[in-house]
Amino acid sequence: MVQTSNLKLLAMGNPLLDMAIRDGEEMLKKYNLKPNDAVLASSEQMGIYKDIVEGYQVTYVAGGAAQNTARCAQYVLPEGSTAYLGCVGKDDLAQQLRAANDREGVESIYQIDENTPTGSCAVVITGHNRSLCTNLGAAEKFSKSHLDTPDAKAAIEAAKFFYLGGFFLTHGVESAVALAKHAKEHNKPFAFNLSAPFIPQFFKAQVDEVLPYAQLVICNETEAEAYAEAANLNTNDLGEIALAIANAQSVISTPRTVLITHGSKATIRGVQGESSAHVHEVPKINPADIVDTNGAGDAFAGGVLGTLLLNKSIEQAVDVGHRLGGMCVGEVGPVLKFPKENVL
Ligand code: 26A
Repeated sequence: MVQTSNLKLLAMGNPLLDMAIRDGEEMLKKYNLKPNDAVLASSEQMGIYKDIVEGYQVTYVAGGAAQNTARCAQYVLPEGSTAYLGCVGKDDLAQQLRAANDREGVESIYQIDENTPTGSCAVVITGHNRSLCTNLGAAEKFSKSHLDTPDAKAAIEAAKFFYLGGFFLTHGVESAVALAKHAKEHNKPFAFNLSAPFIPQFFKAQVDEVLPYAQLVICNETEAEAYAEAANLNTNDLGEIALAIANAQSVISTPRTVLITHGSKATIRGVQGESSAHVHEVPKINPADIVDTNGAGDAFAGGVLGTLLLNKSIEQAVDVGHRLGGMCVGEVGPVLKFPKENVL
């Protein structure tokens, strides 16, 4: 049975094992990938996993955007504060993911699909860019019935805050809406991340199903622009987009906040009902200290959520998000390794 006495955050997403390579220009070309993007692997791109294992030195790290965020939120929270829902296979990859969560203190509440391998993500690094090419595998076998299992149910009831990886909307909108409805009924905040440009671009209907329940939406500038285009906002001004998302339809009583990160440029915050956006400067990072940017956005989200759950202000939460994002780019993959002192 899961421990829920200290549980604060419950995240849901696609558990993936990241397979990272450096200097992957040739792979970008061969598989027609953009240097800084996240996509689902098409059938023509499925060869990339074998190619990188055979031709490169691969670093294996726990990934899955929302799972990374849960680990980073746990980093700033007291023990036992976070849990994660997702579907894995019955294999070695799943063991690695569970072990990473155990190490960081995230409770894994996995559905297990015995017939499908755990999902994996090829992370192709070129310079400071990362291209993510995902084979969802078992992750897309998540079924809504998993939410009714005793562990998931206990965690849903105990959690104070819910976070959905927008990537999950490619297959799991029914479960996402169920979680969002529970949040609304119990007056608990529900947050989600747009995750990648292709989510608002090709899954706008699914985004529109969960957005009315969201008290917090997090995305980066490319995702915000993709949303603006899909919603015919006729602007690429991040402040205007943040306010438009904040003021989109809502079924909850608390005003919605939208955070748009922009790499090393300032983060933009739009709040429902306000007439202009807030600007949060980002601490400078020496480009020479950047190892890879994989997971930086997830670390930002984790820092924000963790800090909000400590009852701090949104300004403090964004500051901690920036610090965790900055730490993450100094490590290989979506990892935080620095001592925890001075983070808050
Ligand atoms: C559905 N897709 C494409 C995905 C992902 C994903 N997580 C969930 N669903 N594609 C890449 N990722 C994860 O994003 C993290 C970096 O933000 C990778 O596993 C990587 O750890």
